[in-house]
Amino acid sequence: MNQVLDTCTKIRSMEIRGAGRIATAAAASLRDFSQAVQPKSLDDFNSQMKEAADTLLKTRPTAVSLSNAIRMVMKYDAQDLDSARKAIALNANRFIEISEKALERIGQIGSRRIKDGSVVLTHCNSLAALSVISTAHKSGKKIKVIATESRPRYQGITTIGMLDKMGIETELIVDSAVRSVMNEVDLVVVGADVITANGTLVNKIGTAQIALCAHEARTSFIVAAETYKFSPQTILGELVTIEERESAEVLADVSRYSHVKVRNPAFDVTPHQYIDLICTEVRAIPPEMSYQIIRERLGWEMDKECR
Ligand code: RUB
Repeated sequence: MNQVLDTCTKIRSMEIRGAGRIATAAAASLRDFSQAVQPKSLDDFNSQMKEAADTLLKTRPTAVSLSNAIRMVMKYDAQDLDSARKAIALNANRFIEISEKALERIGQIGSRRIKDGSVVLTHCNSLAALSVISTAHKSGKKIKVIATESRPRYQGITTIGMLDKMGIETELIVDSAVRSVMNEVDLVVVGADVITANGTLVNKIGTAQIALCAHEARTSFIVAAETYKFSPQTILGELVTIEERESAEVLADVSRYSHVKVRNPAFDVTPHQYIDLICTEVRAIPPEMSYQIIRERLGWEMDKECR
């Protein structure tokens, strides 16, 4: 269990972060645990696996990628220990492979939306959004990227490092400068932590402000997201929990104030009206078609489980 707890600590502290990376780390952790654990019986194995899955699930409350990944890995029905171990390893490896391929495909599909000479704005650090940008760049389109800092955890610094390595011309701005530069931007591309059945996007705090601003400036706003970022639970109206992180991430010492409380919501909600397109690995869809993706990709079974 130590190895699972270690992954949990890394996810909680955000050493491992980003919805896709959290999901693949959880899948790999369950796979490794399933091979290493020494249970007394199959029942004992099943209950230790369940405990590990539940512990991973609690690390970050917003990203549905985590529950979708865990659900896919834990979908096994074995008669003996050996087959149970094999099934879990197979499921986990398949999930990791699917998610790698999805990123590549999202890059191909999404990059069609980027024209030569475009200025693209991105927020936070999303592998899916970066795949769109890097595929456009690799295909020979000359683009410039404007990246936000993404306070309080400055994921934007990771983004500019990655863009720099790819040789893409990049400008870094503070989050509050988005409106000042929006008239120069041709396209906004962001990732997703959750997409609900009606196409609402939950992503890094600040995303909703950027979408509103893009809408007002008539700038296209697209989301790059693997289909496992869609939430089947929202079909039946389950609300997405927005993670509130500790105040010290925003202000080191709040104790010297008597009447001040620091709020630190990590994600916000962008209504589908402000989203032009969602690029998944199967196709680009208008947000209103999200329900269809959940039905097709995440299965009737999941839908049934939610009832
Ligand atoms: C990361 C974030 C990213 C999405 C998508 O938040 O909001 O935009 O997770 O990322 P945090 P990816 O840094 O708090 O985890 O496309 O890499 O899955």
